[in-house]
Amino acid sequence: MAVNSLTTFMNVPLYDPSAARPADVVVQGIPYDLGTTMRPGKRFGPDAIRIASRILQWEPHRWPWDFALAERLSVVDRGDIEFPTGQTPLMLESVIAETTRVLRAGQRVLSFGGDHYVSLPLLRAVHGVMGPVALLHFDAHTDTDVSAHDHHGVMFHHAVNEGLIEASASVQVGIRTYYDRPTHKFAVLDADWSNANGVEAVVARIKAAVGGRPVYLTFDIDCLDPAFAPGTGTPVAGGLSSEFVLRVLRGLKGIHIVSADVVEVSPPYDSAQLTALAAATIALDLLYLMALRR
Ligand SMILES: [Mn+2]
Repeated sequence: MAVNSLTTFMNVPLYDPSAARPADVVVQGIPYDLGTTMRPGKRFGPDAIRIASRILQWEPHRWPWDFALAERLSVVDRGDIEFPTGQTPLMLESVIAETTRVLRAGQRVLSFGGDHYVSLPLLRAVHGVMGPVALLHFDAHTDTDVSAHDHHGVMFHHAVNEGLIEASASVQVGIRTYYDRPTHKFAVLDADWSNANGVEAVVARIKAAVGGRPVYLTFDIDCLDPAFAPGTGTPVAGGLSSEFVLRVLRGLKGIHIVSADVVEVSPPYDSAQLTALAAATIALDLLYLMALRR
């Protein structure tokens, strides 16, 4: 199969703002990593995920889905959102403005980080267009630090406080680090519970929590054990396998994902594209889930 020398995710067409019919989903990169607390390099994540997606392009439809994605969902890649270096408020402004434009056209957004801080402006844009959503959050960390600082551990504290998400309908999967329980409002399916109870139990708990609500899905690649995703900023041993999370995602057929992101891929710490390929595979399965619920 021919691969375009301009590498878009899954070789989808480039975004054309003058297209007569808008695509269903717009892929965008947000190469921002100034919110990083440990290992940097996430600004290189979007391109690494796009390049790793070349490995997935030969299948007419991804196993074990029984349809070709393009039959049900049109996807374009708009490249990366631009913002000036060193000015976080301007990054927030650009992400909100660009994402809002796409959402207002009735399109969904699949974003590649960047560090996890980029989920905050993405959620602000989603909230601005469609009101509060349920958050489905895969991560080793809850990212609910009570801090006013701009870093990648605070977003979901702010998201609750700003009314961007419905905490009571939101779930965090794969958590295995400290969090402040009294201020924490989410259902947590931690890594030990998930591994002990299995895929079906995780799927059932997620479906019960989010119901038919619009869902914003955020996937921090460090939800995976570092054995499966070494190239990330704050790896934590004892996580989920890629097999486990892919089976969970495929179990979520029917939930209403309105937009999603895959974040925290740090190519300088990756080996053999393991992490980038895991992220690309997860992103592709997210598109299949979106295709089922249009
Ligand atoms: Mn994390």
